[in-house]
Amino acid sequence: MKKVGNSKLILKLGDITEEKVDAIVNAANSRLAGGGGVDGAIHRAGGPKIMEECRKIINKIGFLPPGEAVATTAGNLPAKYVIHTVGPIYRGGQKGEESTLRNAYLNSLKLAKQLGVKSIAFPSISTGAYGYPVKEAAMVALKAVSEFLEREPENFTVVFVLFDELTYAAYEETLATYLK
Ligand code: AR6
Repeated sequence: MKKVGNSKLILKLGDITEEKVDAIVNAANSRLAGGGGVDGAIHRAGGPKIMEECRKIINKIGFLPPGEAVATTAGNLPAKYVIHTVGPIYRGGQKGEESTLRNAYLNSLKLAKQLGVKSIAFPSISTGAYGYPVKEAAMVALKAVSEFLEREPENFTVVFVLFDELTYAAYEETLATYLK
């Protein structure tokens, strides 16, 4: 656990669907159509209500651009909300991936704040099916979140729930070196 501003930043190894926080973030796709990875796990564990709400959102907005975020309720999950964001598909690193990934974190946090959320859990956005190298993604993620928290007067708890040892190790090392 690291104190950042008035908030807490925590890294954990685990399954985000089990996290008891106000909101969990989903690494979704632009169609909010569900899929594999953490997206599949959230819809399986949360039940069909989340997908119903996703369909309504897509009917209204057409698609969710990478870097943006929307919220639904969380069905059967312990959280109150699922915040769906879309990370970049990694295409070599020169196609704006870093700023899109940063925006995915920042827009999720802004939306969480608007919803009155005090605790939020993130997965490692884009580092599965979307192919973002995990060490680089960890730096972008931790930097974006800690910059947000440093400027925030409120007391938030942000938990990164990382699904495998390698991803956990990458975030852990980055946090230790970046946030001294
Ligand atoms: N809890 C926490 N993290 C998880 C879980 C879980 N239950 N399951 C997987 N992860 P990915 P992306 C980790 O592929 O790269 C989907 O099909 C996983 O090990 O879920 O942003 C969407 O519909 C990895 O470290 O997301 C999109 O089409 C991290 O979550 C696309 O994949 C992200 O991997 C999005 O790809």
